[in-house]
Amino acid sequence: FSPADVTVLFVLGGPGAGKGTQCARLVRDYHFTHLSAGDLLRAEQDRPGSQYGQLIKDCIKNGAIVPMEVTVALLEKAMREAGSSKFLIDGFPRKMDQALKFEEVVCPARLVLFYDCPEAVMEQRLLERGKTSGRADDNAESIRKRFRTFIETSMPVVDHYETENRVVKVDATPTPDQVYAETQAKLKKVLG
Ligand code: UP5
Ligand code: MG
Repeated sequence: FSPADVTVLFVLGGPGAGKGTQCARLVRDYHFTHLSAGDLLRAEQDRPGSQYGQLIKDCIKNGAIVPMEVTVALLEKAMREAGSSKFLIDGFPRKMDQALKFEEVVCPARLVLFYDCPEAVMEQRLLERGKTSGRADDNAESIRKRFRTFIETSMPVVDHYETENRVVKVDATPTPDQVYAETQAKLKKVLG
């Protein structure tokens, strides 16, 4: 793909805010290619022969951020293979160095879709999902660590884009359909 032809939206929000849920709807209606950084990392972790398996596993369990070289490389590869020109990059960038690196070596994001959700609501969703998800980080201990990383490391990324007026903020507390309606309305206003 050529960076000049690519439209990238970063989809950010705390753990359990509903990024994946909303991306699925946007893919259905607008034919974006959805790339979840977390999903790509989990796939790499399970890939036989991966030199990063253990590192990724440890980071995810502890809610820590995998070194950006690994994640940016996985995203770049997935973007090239998708042969698409419209991407939702879900759950990335979650640290300032990743944001700068991606926009330097891949392409600048058109905007940031930010799902704003109180911690208590996100916690409830993740604990509920944890009953069946099998995700190594859907437990009380890991969730606490993920929230801490989000506040300390990932919110500054959102704040950075806010100063550049590139953030579209959506209240992620109501039902998925209501959140999606607000998403559509706000994107329409900005993107036309
Ligand atoms: N749900 C969703 N919306 C709802 C609504 N409006 N009302 C009620 N329920 C709602 O939703 C979570 C749950 O809530 C689901 O059960 C859903 O049905 C329900 P989901 O759409 O999955 O939320 P999402 O924001 O995608 O939550 P997720 O758990 O995926 O967020 P994280 O950001 O924590 O996870 P991610 O997979 O992105 O990252 C995991 C880890 O990977 C990170 O902690 C980190 O260790 C690592 N990572 C990196 O190191 N670098 C990266 O760049 C990315 C990830
Ligand atoms: Mg997700």
